[in-house]
Amino acid sequence: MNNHNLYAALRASFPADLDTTAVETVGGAHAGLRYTWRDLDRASAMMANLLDSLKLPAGSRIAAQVEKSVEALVLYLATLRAGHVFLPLNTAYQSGEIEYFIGNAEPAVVVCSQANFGWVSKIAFKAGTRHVFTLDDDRTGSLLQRAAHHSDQHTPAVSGADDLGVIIYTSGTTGRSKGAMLSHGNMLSNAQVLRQYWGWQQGDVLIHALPIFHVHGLFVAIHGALLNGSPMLWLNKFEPRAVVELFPRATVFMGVPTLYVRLLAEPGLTKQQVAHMRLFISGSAPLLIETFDDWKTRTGHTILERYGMSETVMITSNPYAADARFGGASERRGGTVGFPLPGNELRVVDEHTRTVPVGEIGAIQVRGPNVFKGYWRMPEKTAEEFTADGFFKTGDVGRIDERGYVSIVGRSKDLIISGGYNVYPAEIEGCINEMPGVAESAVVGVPHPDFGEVGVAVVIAKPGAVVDPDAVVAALKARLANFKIPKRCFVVAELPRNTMGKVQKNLLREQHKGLFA
Ligand code: MLC
Ligand code: AMP
Repeated sequence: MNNHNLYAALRASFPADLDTTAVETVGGAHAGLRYTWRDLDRASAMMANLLDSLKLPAGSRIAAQVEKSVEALVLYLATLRAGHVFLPLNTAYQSGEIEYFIGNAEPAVVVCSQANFGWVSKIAFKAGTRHVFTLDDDRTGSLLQRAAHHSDQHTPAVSGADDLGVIIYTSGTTGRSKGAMLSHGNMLSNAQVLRQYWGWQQGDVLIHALPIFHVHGLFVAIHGALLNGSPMLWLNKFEPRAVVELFPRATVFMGVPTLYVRLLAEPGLTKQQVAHMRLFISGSAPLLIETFDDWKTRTGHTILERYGMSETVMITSNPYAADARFGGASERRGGTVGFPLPGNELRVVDEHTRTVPVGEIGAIQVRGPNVFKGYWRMPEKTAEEFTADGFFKTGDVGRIDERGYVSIVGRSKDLIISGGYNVYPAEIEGCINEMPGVAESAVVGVPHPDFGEVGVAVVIAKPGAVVDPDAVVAALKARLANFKIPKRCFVVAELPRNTMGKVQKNLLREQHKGLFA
């Protein structure tokens, strides 16, 4: 029987000499550690054996809200290896958010920091979780202590291509988060296509500076490096200066646009400093053409922009080399996200699901082996998001030009992308509307020089009530992840409305667009 277990596929790509470096930690308090390929294999075997010893049903959810560390990566690999489903949770999430995810996913195991053990374990045990372990970014915690008693040999579980490997929660326009279910086959097929399309080669070294709770850092970056047997220079937290210093030792860098903006502010970023680099990749949010141009002028490199989603992994990419499907085009064009990846069908349609003529704007839909299996325990929501012929409705609005380049021009979903993180206004508005004295609120995204876009809240008080904007922000901070907090809050007498009474968010965006200019 063919095993589609993603860990097995990644392991098969490790270099023959397992004693060479797979990950080297750089920057911060935990710099200077070297993990060989053998270390990754043995450590993930020990953790997978620990999971096996718990006698969990196959496909159990293993939730982790832990700081980025190589050990957190090992936990991910061990979960795949043992045939369970990894559920990564951003460390910025607050207790209310965690309670929802744990209640919804019903994980068998929860891993958290030692500092959060009290409240996280309370939530987890209440939801029926049997095992709560701790893991900190200094290699301490009960998870490692328990794993240390297990064998460092482990045969990966047998997984089908459609078996779940990961659930990634994404918020929604209703404010309720949905767990996107990704299979071993979704992730492996995408990683294999990207390896080819981006010309991963022997000698590549990846700088890994992104969080590992989301698709970009966890899949695109890690699967890319492991599937090519390439070492990673690993930063637990993005530090622009440290990254610039690493360029002479690396060949590939991946970042959200904010990372490029911050790197451009480093005086040490010069052509000479990046002479050894092969490829700079950007995604998760629109890369401004200014950033694309500035990077080219400053470094001589053309950033390759690609487009993806939690539900689909990567969908399109600008070409690394000539793409025969598109007349041999090899130019990376700023302001576009390139071509549909091989094996991925992408169409731009009107409201009747008819493909629009070349150059015209419409809704982007995709179909392919990378597209997820649906939302966890939300069959109706899943059905709504797919067309009858199996295309997923991305909620992004775009066009395809005569040469085949796709551009994203907007979103039909009410979504703000801030520093590469998605923020759904409905969720923030829901929290504000529950506050005493608040009648209604609207949250809109406005341009921001560092984060690309940030949220601004506009609130109306109930008749006779007084609402303090600072108190609104303070109350939100206690409930929501920090990146979701609006950067400004205004209390006003009324909101602009259309004849149907609906709030005209475009007018609010226009009114506040210069706030951070
Ligand atoms: C941090 N802050 C943010 C923010 N990140 N505000 C808005 N948007 C963000 N993204 C705020 C905090 O609330 C805090 O505010 C202050 O900035 C400092 O916090 P920090 O944690 O020290 O920030 P910093 O380390 O500078 O983080 C910035 C960042 C980070 C850009 C490095 O946001 C980041 O790593 N972003 C990458 C996200 C990512 O990986 N996305 C991929 C999703 S996958 P205060 O007021 O509390 O001081 C996906 C699919 C695809 O989208 O296609 O890839
Ligand atoms: P997420 O739900 O975090 O996976 O975010 C996915 C969304 O990020 C997509 O639906 C797009 O709106 C956006 N996105 C990802 N890459 C790009 C890009 N290169 N340009 C514009 N938007 C992007």
